[in-house]
Amino acid sequence: MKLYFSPLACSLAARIALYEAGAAVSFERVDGKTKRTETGRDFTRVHGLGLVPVLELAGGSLITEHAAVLQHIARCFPDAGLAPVDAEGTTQLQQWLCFIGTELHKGLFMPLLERQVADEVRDYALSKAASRLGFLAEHLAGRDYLLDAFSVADAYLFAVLNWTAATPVDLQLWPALAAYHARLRERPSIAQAFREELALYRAEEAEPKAASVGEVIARFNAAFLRHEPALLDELVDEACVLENTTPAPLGSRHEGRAACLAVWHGIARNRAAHFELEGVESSGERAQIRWRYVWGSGERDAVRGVNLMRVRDGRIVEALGYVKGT
Ligand SMILES: N[C@@H](CCC(=O)N[C@@H](CS)C(=O)NCC(=O)O)C(=O)O
Repeated sequence: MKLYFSPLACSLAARIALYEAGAAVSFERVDGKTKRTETGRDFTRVHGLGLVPVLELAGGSLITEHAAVLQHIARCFPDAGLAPVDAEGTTQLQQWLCFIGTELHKGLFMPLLERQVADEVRDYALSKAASRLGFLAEHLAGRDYLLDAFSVADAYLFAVLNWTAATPVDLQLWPALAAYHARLRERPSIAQAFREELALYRAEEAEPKAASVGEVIARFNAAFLRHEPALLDELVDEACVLENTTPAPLGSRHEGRAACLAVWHGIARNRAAHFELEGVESSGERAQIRWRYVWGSGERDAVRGVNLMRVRDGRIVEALGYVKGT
């Protein structure tokens, strides 16, 4: 078995369940932003939505959706007692897995954790906290676990309640929840899983981050505006593709870092002409640069154009140039 996971994401619960089960398992870390795994693979080829957890079985088949992953682990390792076996208990387990997955994970915490969420959406999610967590606290008062014994639902709930640390939700407002969370944290499988993923998470946070699209484009423009070709060297990806504005009507195509740099160095070095910037806009990994290229003082000694850029992991991977012409 292999678990695809991201440190301290919900997939922490699957790791806990696998440790509880004593399963022979390997782990492959997924970078949630780049969707690359630690071996450099494109994770969206494993799961089209790029979501963790994904459990890869010995035969190669893949299980997605956390509730299914957790129940599969429980079913494969019955001796670990991670799920009830009777009909009513099984349904109660599913009831809690659904509650955690929809009301807490997606309904409450995801909007609080995602950076691009609008304030109104965040406020709406937060307005659900008191009822959802109050309901949970009422159930857990006087109980050790969600069901009669520890189950995969507790593993999932632990992983989700961990996120209160990064949100405005204060677990101390519900003493039964705070006590439950603190108690579970002492459980050996959970302590081990949490310790390991916290270390990975901290290491990831300490890694130098790739420059943003805006920063890369600002440096790219500076190379031409200041006639400093060397500024381009760090910015161009090995797989970069450049479609130049000339010759009409199709322009020339250049593939690979060396070929793109050769073209751009030539333009940036040329002090007989210069660029004027008209505007830059960016969204996601794309940016557009509107410019004027001037080579004389006459009215017709200039042309206006645009570059459609794509930047990935701090490097330019595509640059398509177009001009206004006759
Ligand atoms: N419905 C999925 C949701 C899983 C999910 O939201 N995973 C998060 C981590 S907690 C994720 O991979 N997010 C990355 C993204 O949204 O691109 C499940 O239950 O497994």
